[in-house]
Amino acid sequence: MPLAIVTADITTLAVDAIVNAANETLLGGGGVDGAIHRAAGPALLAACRALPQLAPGVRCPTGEARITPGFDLPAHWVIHTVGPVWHGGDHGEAALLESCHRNVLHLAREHGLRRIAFPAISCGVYGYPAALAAAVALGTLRDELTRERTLDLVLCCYSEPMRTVFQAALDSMM
Ligand code: AR6
Repeated sequence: MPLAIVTADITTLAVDAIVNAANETLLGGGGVDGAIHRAAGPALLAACRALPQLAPGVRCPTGEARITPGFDLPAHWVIHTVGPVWHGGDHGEAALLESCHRNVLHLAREHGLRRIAFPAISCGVYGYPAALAAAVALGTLRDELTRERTLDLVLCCYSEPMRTVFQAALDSMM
């Protein structure tokens, strides 16, 4: 199946698009968001700023996605999405995390992009338990792959322990 789990710094991947685990402002932050903005250069922030605000400070509501060029990154595009903050699991977190992955791939299809690398969305500052997030993320990506067989997806973990969690979730689906 064209779904690989790797341990890497996502900013180094030369794919069609990398996914950013952003916040609703799309104006940068810590974690993978900060790393992507540093590696892409200041033009990325300018491109994000130019996206329309749906409410004061909100350029991308939780669960949705927006696309910008990748600028200085080896990836051609950045697809920004905003994962849910974990509030215990009964606040719609799984549905929102699923919709992040689906909306990213919807944008990818619209732009004719095949090779997409995802970070572990919501698994850092937003506190989503990694094993639960992995089941949602990989279940959704597998489902999308059954509809769109030309996609080539990478789940990019930043640490070996995180890769182990994601690999176990994938193995349990086989
Ligand atoms: N490459 C791949 N994965 C990374 C990298 C990297 N360079 N750096 C961190 N990670 P987080 P969230 C992993 O906190 O939980 C930001 O401030 C990290 O180890 O980046 O969705 C935004 O602006 C973790 O496993 O994203 C938001 O405010 C995963 O990426 C908020 O954090 C996601 O961790 C979003 O929180």
